[in-house]
Amino acid sequence: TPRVFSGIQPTNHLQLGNYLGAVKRFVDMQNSGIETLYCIVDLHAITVWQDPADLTRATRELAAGYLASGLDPAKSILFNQARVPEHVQLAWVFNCVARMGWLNRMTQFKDKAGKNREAASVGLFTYPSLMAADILAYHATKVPVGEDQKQHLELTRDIAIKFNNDYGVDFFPVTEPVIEGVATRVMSLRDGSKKMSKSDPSDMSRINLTDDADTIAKKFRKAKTDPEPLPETLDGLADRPEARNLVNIYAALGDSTADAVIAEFGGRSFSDFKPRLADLAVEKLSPLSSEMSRLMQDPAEIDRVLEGGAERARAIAAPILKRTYEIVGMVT
Ligand code: AQP
Repeated sequence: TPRVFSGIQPTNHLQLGNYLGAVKRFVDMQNSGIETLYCIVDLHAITVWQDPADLTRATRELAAGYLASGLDPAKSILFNQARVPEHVQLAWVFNCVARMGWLNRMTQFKDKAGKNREAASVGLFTYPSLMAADILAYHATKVPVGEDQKQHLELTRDIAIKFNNDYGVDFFPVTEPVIEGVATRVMSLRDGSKKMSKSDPSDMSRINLTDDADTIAKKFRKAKTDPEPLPETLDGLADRPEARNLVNIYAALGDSTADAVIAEFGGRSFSDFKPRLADLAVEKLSPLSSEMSRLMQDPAEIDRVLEGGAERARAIAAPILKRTYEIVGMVT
């Protein structure tokens, strides 16, 4: 039976791209009845500097975001990565399987390290080995993610295949990314060529799940667009990335399609469309943000959920790590 694993970093606040590209898919997969594990990848977060108090807050806030979005600890295993040491232990083995050349090709490392690679943390470079360990510690085969994670998932497959070849075993499964829907790559509201991101220096570039109704309306009103009205057909969006992004966001929020949005709004101006988009976003997101703030009032309860999830996660990961060590030849 397939097992699903995915994770999000507890940095800053959950943004609309994380929600539409990842969390909403997590909920769908949970409700389809397969075994699902959803992690808060705090160890990944510290590959770039995080203020300790902010990291603690963001971890609980992300847990609250998971719960408010419909993840249910009775159905999914919800936990934070640091509580399950098998991730790091397996990542070490994978660091010895992965090749420098493979990691050197990772575009996320190049983007996040920027020009001064010498100053990037070693953790940022080996991030994909830890991610492979997150997934393979559970022999998970399906990983719901946004488009930007495709390359890391290919690396996860390469690591599994090389491990199996090197040791002559058929132990780690080949994982499949699940990249589905209209919102697999939500773009920045300020620049249609950049993905929406928690860490973009401009808060106006993204919708945070913690934004209030006025802020959401203001961000959509100020979102960058071209002066033309919305096209009458989908083809007309081809070289209009900002317009396409807003249409896709509207479709994803309303569980509809870009086609249907164009059928409704084709020929209308952005001054008509943007307030409608803001209304839909507020309608869909404000119940989430109020539930998140309610849950955040009881951090002890959130911690209990994460602790219970970690115990269940360890019960799966520990025997897989033990078997890995045996395959490698460790005396355990
Ligand atoms: N813009 C996006 N559109 C669709 N999906 C997205 N994801 C991120 N941005 C978009 C998906 O959200 C999941 C969690 O991402 P992450 O926190 O592990 O790291 P990230 O991909 O680097 O996301 P951010 O928001 O850009 O965070 P920072 O700024 O901290 O690096 C993944 O499934 C991702 O695909």
